[in-house]
Amino acid sequence: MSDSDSDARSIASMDRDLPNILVTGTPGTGKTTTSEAIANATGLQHINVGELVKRKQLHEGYLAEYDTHILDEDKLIDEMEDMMQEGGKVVDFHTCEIFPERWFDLVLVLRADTSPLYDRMEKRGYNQRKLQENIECEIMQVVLESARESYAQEIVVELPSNNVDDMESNVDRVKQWLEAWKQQHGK
Ligand code: DAT
Repeated sequence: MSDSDSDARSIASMDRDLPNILVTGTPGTGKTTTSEAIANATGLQHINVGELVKRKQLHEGYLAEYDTHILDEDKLIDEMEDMMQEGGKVVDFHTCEIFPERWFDLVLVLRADTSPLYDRMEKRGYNQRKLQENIECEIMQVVLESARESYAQEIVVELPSNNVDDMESNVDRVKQWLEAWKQQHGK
């Protein structure tokens, strides 16, 4: 990362009255449930990017083989830019490298063991192929590596999300982090 990248990020973050948090991880690790809980506990606004993409048609069609929409990244970034500049957002998405680095003050990567992850995806009715791919993705730490490559290491935090206790403790950590951020930024 260059000095100018670092300067740009700190300037962007100083402009915001509230920080933005990215909650990422393999599908089924608990992003949506955790983001909702963070929003309820802090008053920050949850943005479910998967839903936004469907609702605003920010895709280039549907790939039946993979049961997924092909994301139009440019349209998505344009759609989100103003709300991210405003601050106070909890963004929930399974891919993290597509967003501008300057948007986020904290990046949480949720992790789950194979057994709970498998059960959650099976309940969701994922086909065998999607299930296997996501389990492999989690074991290979694909999202964690991608987050570490895309954001400053001091803002990327890996969190276990195997059970309700994990989730509660993750939400508590974010609450504490938010209070510290506000103090540090005089908000
Ligand atoms: P994601 O948004 O990462 O795809 P989700 O929040 O929709 O995942 O969660 C999938 C299911 O798993 C949902 O039924 C809630 C459950 N779940 C998620 N995180 C959990 C946790 N830490 N403990 C227990 N259940 C959890």
